Amino acid sequence: MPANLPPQYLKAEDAYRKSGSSAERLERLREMFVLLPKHKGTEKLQSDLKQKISRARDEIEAGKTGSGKKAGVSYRVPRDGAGQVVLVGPPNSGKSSFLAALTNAKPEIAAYPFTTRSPQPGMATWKDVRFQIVDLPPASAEFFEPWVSGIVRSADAGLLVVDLSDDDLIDAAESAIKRLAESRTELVGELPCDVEDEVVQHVKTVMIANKADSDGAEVRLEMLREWFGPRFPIISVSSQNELALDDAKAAAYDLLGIIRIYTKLPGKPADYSRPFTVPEGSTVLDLAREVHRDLEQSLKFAKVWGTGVFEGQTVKRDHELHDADVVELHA
Ligand SMILES: Nc1nc2c(ncn2[C@@H]2O[C@H](COP(=O)(O)OP(=O)(O)OP(=O)(O)O)[C@@H](O)[C@H]2O)c(=O)[nH]1
Ligand SMILES: [Mg+2]
Repeated sequence: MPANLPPQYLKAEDAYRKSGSSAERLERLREMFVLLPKHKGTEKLQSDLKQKISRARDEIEAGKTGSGKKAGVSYRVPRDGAGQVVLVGPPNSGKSSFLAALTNAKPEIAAYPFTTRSPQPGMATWKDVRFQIVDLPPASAEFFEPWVSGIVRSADAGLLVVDLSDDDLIDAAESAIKRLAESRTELVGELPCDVEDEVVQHVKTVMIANKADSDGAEVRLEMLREWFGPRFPIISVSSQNELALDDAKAAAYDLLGIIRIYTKLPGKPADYSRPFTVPEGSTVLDLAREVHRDLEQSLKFAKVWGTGVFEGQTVKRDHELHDADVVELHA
C-alpha cells in the first residue's frame, strides 16, 4: 500500500470497513475513489476500487430485482437522425460529460467510475444535419457489459473517449479496445479494404482525448499521439471547458460518410431548412429512394445545381451526387 495516502482517504477507508449496507459501502467506495491521488503509485489501488465499485453496484441492482443475482439485461437504441455514433472508453473518462456538451441529453455525470449503466442517446447538430450520439457504460479490464459490444457493432461509427488526466490512459484505452475485440468488434481508424474475417465487425473510430484542461494533459497527449497516432485520428478536447468541441462534432459527422442534398420543386427555391442525407457516392436514384419509395420506379431524370455540373443541368438516374447539391427530381 502506498504510504502517502491523504488522511481523508484513510478516514473514508475506515468508514468503508465499518459500513453495513451495500448502499453505504458503495457510497464510501466512491468517496475513496474521488479522494485517492491518481498517479502510477496508486494504479493498483485505483483498479481494486474500480472492481469493488462495479461489484457493489451489481449487488445493489441484483437486490432490487430480488433475484439475488444480476438480471440479464439487453438494450436496443433506435436510430435517429442521419446516423448513429457511439461513445466507448474507459470508466470516468468523461463520455457522459462529452455527450452532455455536444447534445441535448442530460446523462448522469459523477467523479467516480461506473456511473453510466444503460445507453443514453442524444442528438447533435452539425452543419444542418442532426445525428445521434449514444453514451455507453465503460469498457475496462475490471468490467464490461456484454451487450455493449452489440450496440457498438451496429453503430455507424465510434468515438473512443480517453482521459488526459489519467497517467494510465494508454493501458486504459488498450483495455477498452481489447474488451471490444474479444467480442469481435474492432475499433479502427480506417476501415479495411478487404475484410478477411466476416465475423469481425470493424467500427470506424476517432479517439477523443478529453480533459485537455487538466494538469499535465499536454505531456500525456504527446504520449497518446506517439502510441495511438498511427492507429486513430486523435482530437484533444475539454468537455468541461468546452474546448475544441466543434472539432469533435465535425469529426463525428465526418465519420458518418454522408453528403447533404437539398431538394427543390420546379420553379420554386430549394428547401435549405432540412437536407436529405445519403452515403457518399450516392446517385440521383439513391436520393429518389430516400425521398419517396415510389420515385424509384417513376424517376425519369433530375436537374442538378452544384458540383461538377452547370446550373440546373439535366442528369440521368445514375449521376453521382456531391455534398450540398440541389436536386429537382422529375418523375
Ligand atoms: N477536468 C475535467 N474533468 C472532466 C472533463 N470531462 C469530464 N470530467 C469529469 O470527469 C468525471 C467523470 O465524468 P463522466 O462524464 O461521468 O465520465 P464517464 O466516462 O461517463 O464515466 P462512466 O460512466 O463511469 O464510465 C466527472 O467528475 C466529470 O466532471 C473535462 O473535460 N475536464
Ligand atoms: Mg458515463
